[in-house]
Amino acid sequence: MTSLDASAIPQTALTFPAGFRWGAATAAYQIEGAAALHGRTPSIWDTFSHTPGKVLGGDTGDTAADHYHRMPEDVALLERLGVSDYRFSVAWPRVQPTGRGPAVQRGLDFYRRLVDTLLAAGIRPVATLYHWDLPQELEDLGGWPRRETAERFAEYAGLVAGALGDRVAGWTTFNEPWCAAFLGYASGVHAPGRTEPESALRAAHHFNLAHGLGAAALRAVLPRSAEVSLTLNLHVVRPLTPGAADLDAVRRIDAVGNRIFLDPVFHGRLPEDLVRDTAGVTDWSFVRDGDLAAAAEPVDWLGINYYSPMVVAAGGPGDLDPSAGPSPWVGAEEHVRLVPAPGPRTAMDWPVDAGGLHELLMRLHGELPGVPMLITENGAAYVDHADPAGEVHDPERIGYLHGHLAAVHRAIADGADVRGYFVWSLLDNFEWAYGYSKRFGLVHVDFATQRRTPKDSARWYADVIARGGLPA
Ligand code: IFM
Repeated sequence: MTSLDASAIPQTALTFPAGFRWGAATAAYQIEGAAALHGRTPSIWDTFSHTPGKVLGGDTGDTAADHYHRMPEDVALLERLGVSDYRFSVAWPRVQPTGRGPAVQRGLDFYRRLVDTLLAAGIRPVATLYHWDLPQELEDLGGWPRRETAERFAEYAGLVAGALGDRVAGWTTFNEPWCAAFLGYASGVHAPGRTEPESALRAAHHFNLAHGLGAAALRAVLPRSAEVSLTLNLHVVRPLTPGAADLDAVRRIDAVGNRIFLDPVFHGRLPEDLVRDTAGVTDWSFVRDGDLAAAAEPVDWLGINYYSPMVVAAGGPGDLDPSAGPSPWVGAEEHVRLVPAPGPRTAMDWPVDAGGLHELLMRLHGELPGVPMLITENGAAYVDHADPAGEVHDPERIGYLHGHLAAVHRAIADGADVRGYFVWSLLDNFEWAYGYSKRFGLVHVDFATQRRTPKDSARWYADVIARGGLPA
């Protein structure tokens, strides 16, 4: 066991509640490949990754981990892990290439085969409808800043549910709409690469609206027993000092990083301070009567993706992250400075801090009583190599996962209703703007040969699942 985050690693075995869901997660564009096969058309990520200078090394998702062709082998890997659940995403441009009209049956067939293979292996499928791959044709019409995209999403959601609803019990509308809105339309480091602060706020609103419309469309088609959810990457924001100015910096990031989604979806309102903070960018007149009520369609659980916390202080114009180009923190960028957090870091340069996950779960437990939570992503990139014997030893990843699972266990003991945990990720994959340079997988992928090699962390996770908790 690594010394990383050792304080978070308990000395006694920790058993999770019976029925706790143990899973692994992936996303379509990051693993499928087959980008132009069987009617799939380009998504915004195909366009972006093929634009020189946007993705490290010029990498694209054209082939990725070739999961489209190797799906049975990948389900066999899940079976060896012993997971109860598998979270994957459906590629919108594979099943409804233009973002409107009838579905492409060959696209749907791939997901039918995937789901049937999972069910035959005793694994519960959890389908995410949108993990960032908007059909390019919808972006050409205006993308997420355009209201109609939310309506198109609801149609697509109903269509996929109609095709798979008889065999998929767990549904998530969106993965991390914060990234899609603010990295896609404000900082531009993700597709579609636009740097328009007002468009990012419009996009965030339309994600909330699309979530509500999509959730209603799912419920109209799915059996009553089906679960409908949303996954957010909520930010754990800590002040550099307890002073009022630094606390105000925390408030600003919390508004545009968290409450911009939590308030509409769970309370049917916009955060008043966010509206004030962003008054120089927009008057929010794109929010129409009834939109916020529509966004507040109840969910069966909230998915939480957590990797690391952030530390902020009061700062001057341009202080937030001057090295990173246009800021994603619309309305906060002139008042907030990002401070490097202390302690060990992953290969993404993200701080390792399992306490942040406990803090987040306890906050949500307090603020959203009665809403069950699932950790839909948690994991770490490290520099992994196969040794001469072909083995991949990744003690740091094991340390990271152990510490974070212990934090989840502590939150459950403290009363939080956490129903499951999905490791990000099953496979090494296309890590967005970092291309294939960052490896998050439990299973190593040699992208030249597509050979899969379970890392030590895969064996460790299989043992955790088999014993229903963490060893001492
Ligand atoms: O790879 C991503 C995933 O697509 C969304 N959540 C964060 C992961 C690691 O960056």
